[in-house]
Amino acid sequence: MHLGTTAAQIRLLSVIFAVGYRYNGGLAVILANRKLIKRPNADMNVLFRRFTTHAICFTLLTLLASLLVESSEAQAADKRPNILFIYTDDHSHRTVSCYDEAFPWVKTPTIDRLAKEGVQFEYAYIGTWCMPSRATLLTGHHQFAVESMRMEGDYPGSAYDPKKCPFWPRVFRKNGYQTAHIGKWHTGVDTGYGRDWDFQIVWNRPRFTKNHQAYYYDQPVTFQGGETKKLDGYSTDRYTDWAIDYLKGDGRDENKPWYLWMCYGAVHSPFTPADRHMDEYPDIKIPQPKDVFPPRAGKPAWQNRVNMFSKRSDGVAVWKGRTLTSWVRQYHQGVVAIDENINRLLKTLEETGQRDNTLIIFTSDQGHAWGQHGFRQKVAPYDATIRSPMIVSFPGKIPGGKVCPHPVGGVDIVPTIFSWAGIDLPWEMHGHDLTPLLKNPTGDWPHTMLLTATGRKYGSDTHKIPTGDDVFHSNCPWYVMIRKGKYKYIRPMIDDIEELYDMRADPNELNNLAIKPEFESTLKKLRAEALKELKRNKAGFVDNLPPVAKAF
Ligand SMILES: [Ca+2]
Repeated sequence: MHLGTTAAQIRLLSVIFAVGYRYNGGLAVILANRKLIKRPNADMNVLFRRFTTHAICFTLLTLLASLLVESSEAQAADKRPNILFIYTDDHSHRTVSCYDEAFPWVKTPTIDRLAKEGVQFEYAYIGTWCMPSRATLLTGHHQFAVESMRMEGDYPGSAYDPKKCPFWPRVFRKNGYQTAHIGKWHTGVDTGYGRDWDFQIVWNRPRFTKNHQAYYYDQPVTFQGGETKKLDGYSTDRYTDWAIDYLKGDGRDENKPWYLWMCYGAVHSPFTPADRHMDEYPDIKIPQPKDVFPPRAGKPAWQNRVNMFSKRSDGVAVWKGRTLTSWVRQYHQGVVAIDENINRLLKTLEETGQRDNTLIIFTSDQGHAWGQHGFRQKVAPYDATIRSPMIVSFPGKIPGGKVCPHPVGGVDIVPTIFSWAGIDLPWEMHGHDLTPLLKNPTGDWPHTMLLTATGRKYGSDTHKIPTGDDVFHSNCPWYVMIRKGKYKYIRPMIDDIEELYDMRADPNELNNLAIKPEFESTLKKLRAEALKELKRNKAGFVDNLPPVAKAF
């Protein structure tokens, strides 16, 4: 039941009674005037006055009752959970020490603690790159269904029509939540302040195109839809400062539960660590990925063309004159500040007594490869390039220290947030409420995880699949990827072979089973499953896919 329903019913009742009394009294006067009954005598006048007095008293009492009920409903609403959604950028699961794939020297004690106090999702595929990932998390839709979103003007300029592309936080506002957004914005120059957000301190990256690489210092930051000032300090620290002020009550409505989307720009390029972390992780050693340089046997032709590092005479991968190890070290240094600042957020929630009633979701828009399959980027359909860390914590409400082995997607996060807030979905969404997995992380999960990449195109602009160079974005063709059980299936939207990996036996995705005749029936099943999931989600390009190339 939504806020105020009972109060509204009582108010309606009071009006009906008041009108009823007045009408009865009025009727008697009319009947008397028409001489159908005797004119009311003095006693009747007294009676009418009593009726009127009773009517006024009753109306006042019922109105008072309705206010009391509304007040108690508001108190009940306060018990709906706050939701803190911590969202980092280009942040691979490999950098988080509670993940098996993390290097042994990695230390993220706070995020590990969150995992101990929650459910850690082993396989989270939130998006393929910054902008579509955010578009998904604002709509609950895959990129191919985000209508009217488009890139235009200087990079990364973009626009959308909020009528065709409504963002769901507005629905939370209408249902009694206070919505807040702090940090990076990357979906249109319209950041939705006053419409989608009650509170917003934002780096509007699509608007300030000249500063679009100012990820860590000197960002233009806009406060509550008004003044824009230069960021004073290191972005991961400053965003957290503002969030702490908000959690402590600065700009927060204490009578409402809140939803805070905390959008860190770290650890996106240029991968700048805080000054205090420049000496972190000294003398690290990393094994160089086996397939950093081509050729890559059994892989699609497009994948074999990827070659983003130079090969030094001793075989070491180098970029901009620095070794792969040196870049990996810097990338991980940038994560240390994220971990420290999440600790500050958790401490604030505890100190302000809000931790027990706050659902925390931590993830990133996607991951980032360092050498795997030759990449030094995101977008590509491999775990090394796109897989995110993801942890959901709500002590007392969901179990702690559990790992969920089922692959999940960014589209699943939005219906999950709605479910915990107890608000009905305002439109059909593509994902599935993860609550059953939060209650029982290893229970059955029949759903297929789907992720698609359509470059810089959204909504109906994706119906027609481009050809030639236009179907490529960041060195990758448009593609469809699904995860089902232990398998990953990839279909490129070009004339090239498919890929199939057993993620348990081959987590590094080196052995493409799609070229092996003995896996033909598995391949066919997963190809059909991908088409089924695309059709379920009404992907406009599903009937325009180029035929799959024969691999054997
Ligand atoms: Ca990103």
